[in-house]
Amino acid sequence: MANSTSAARTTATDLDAIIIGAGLSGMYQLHCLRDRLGLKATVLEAAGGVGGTWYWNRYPGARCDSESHSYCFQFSDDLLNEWEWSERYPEQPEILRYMNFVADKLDLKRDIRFNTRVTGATYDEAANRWTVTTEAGDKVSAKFLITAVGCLSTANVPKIPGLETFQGKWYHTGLWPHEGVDFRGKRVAQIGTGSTGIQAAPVIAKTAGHLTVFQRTANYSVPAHNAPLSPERKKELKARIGETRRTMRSTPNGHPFTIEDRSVFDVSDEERRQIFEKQWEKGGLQFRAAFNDITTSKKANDTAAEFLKDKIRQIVKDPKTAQILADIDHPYAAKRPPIDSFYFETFNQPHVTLVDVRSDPIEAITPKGIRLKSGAEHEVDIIVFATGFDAMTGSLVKLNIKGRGGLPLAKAWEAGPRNYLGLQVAGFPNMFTITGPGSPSVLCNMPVPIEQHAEWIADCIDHMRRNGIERIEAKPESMDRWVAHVNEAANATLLPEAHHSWYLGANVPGKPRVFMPYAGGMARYKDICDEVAAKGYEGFELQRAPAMAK
Ligand code: NA7
Repeated sequence: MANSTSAARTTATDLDAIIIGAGLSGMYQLHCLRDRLGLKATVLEAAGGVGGTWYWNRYPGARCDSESHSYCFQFSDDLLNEWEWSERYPEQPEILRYMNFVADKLDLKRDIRFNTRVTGATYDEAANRWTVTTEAGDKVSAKFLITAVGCLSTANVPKIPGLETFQGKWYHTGLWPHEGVDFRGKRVAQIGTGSTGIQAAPVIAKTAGHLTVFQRTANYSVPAHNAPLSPERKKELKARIGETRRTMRSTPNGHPFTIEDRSVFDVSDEERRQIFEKQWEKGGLQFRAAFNDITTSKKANDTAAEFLKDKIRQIVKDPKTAQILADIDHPYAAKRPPIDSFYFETFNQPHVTLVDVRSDPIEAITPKGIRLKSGAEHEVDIIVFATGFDAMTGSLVKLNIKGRGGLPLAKAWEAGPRNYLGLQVAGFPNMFTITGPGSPSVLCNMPVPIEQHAEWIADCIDHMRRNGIERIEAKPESMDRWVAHVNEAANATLLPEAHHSWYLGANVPGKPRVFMPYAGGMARYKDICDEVAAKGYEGFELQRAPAMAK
């Protein structure tokens, strides 16, 4: 198997492109640049292997919310035909196996430097090159810099006083130990009930002596109805590869299902209840696709929200616990909608307790456990922080990127992220961002925007090469227009109504509240990007070599 040594041999000066991150984005970007354009490209990756988010998120129950046949690259029929998923929703180890399969098939690892954490990237205007510094002190330079660092890769461990005094063990789900954690007989606290916490709790409860879940914001969840794929279903999925791909590329969210063309109010109350019931039985993210106005009309959304809250009250036997779980303060799907495997049922087990930390917030971590404002103390052996990420901007800002004139990205984004098409920031020439803020990214089934971005970037670089263009940079006014459009797209939905959502950066104290992902839909976004390219990269400043010398 190829390893990092051949990449290490590549001299710093002859590289065309540096890609940061070897998740799905970085892997495909390398393939596009190296194998399609014939460029010299290298990937710098902090982890010891490919996988990105799936390398680090090894917590119990870690599973993708996209169906397996859609959570994979679509660009190659060969890859799609050769790989076989085992379950409806793929579990972390299987996704990691898939990513290694792709990396080996495409012979990507020879151009990936593993265990290489990037600590800085600086643009040199005179040389028109980016120099990237690594933790080991190496410097690598290239004309293009592409960040492929994922949207959810900087763990958010809340600054709760006293954590350093805790005598037990604590873990963040996004930085889970490779050897796993033994919960057998232990008193476990889980803080957080987002998608991660909802996946983890039922699995932790299987072995823990006692599990206490600390819930700050109650959350909706729809059953995943995960199950092994039958031989017939596998055959059917293979036979429909083309159709699935077309659906994924034509829908707003990149999933392999379409949204019904009817309003919640086109049907009678009874019909609607039956439709919701059928969607609940089907399970998964397509619950919201039953009607076309669930994510845009509060009145329509209320009907779905009430149905889901009723389900919680029916499943959870203890009325007080059910009340806390169903006391949801935001529209359905305004926060990332989790899907689960027996999450609410978990609270019917005698060794599982729910604690409402909205009404009685966590005040401190003590040597023995968690103390609430009321003074109540929960003694535990292990604390699991399922507390999410400094999403979308955290990992980009952490790279310590400095653009023209030494302008730090952190400074440029002081009041919130600003860019053009989610792909480029004014002042940072020849730097592209895959699935950063301003991209449909997390509102989609991720492989779809990832493929689109990587291909668009490769086409753009190819265009530059063929036309003698040395530098591409978003114009400030294009950025203003795009930021306004991103806001307008978000405001046409109910998404901004979840005031505590990580889409808004609200989960990280002090982070500017700006709605980050593009909510206008993937298919529409692709059309916009294609049009920009067709019009000669409208909205970007393109410079040829002689112009740069002036
Ligand atoms: P999320 O969705 O950000 O969820 C984090 C959870 O942790 C959420 O319930 C938070 O409550 C809770 N939290 C965060 N800080 C605290 C403190 N200080 N005290 C109590 N509770 C806290 O992250 P996930 O990892 O679940 O999911 C991230 C994405 O990964 C997911 O959407 C998928 O796209 C994959 P809050 O809601 O802020 O009140």
